[in-house]
Amino acid sequence: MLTRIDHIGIACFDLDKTVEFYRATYGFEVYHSEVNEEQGVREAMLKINDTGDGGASYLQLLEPTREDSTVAKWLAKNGEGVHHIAFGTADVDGDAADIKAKGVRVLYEEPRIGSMGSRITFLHPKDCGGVLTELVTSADPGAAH
Ligand code: MC0
Repeated sequence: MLTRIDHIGIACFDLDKTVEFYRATYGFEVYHSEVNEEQGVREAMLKINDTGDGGASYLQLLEPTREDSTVAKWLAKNGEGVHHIAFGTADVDGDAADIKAKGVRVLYEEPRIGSMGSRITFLHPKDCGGVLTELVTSADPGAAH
């Protein structure tokens, strides 16, 4: 069951500049940052809420680390902006299987490693009304992402 919006992924050309925009404009601070070589991104997670029940939501700012990455390709075509949305679930495998059975293309056979050690998969944007959609299970299901 998808239980919350885990994050909104925003593609940018310059991560440091974009982090500064969100800090100066809204007061959001970087909660976590990392490089995900497999996905070809350098990212910063800005925690927006913490519901106190283990749930949280983030903005995920993404800068490509290589020209052939999906984010670099997307930026070249669209410029900066919202790249994907991600729903949180305690069971990414089960939810991906259920959604696949409804005819939506799930992009990975097995979930891969996402931000903060989470397990992630993606649904094809062409099957989701033009929205690249991610499913996320936190590394620690009892805690925030
Ligand atoms: C591509 N398309 C999108 C899109 N990316 N539509 C909406 N939102 C996006 N983000 C559309 C294109 O405009 C194109 O439509 C069609 O999909 C095919 O795209 P393409 O540019 O030809 O590229 P493909 O087919 O090689 O790849 C598209 C695909 C890819 C969605 C399969 O981007 C992918 O595998 N994405 C999942 C992984 C990812 O995005 N990783 C980065 C975030 P037209 O109409 O022109 O045919 S990593 C992340 O977020 C991790 C770290 C985390 O959360 O923890």
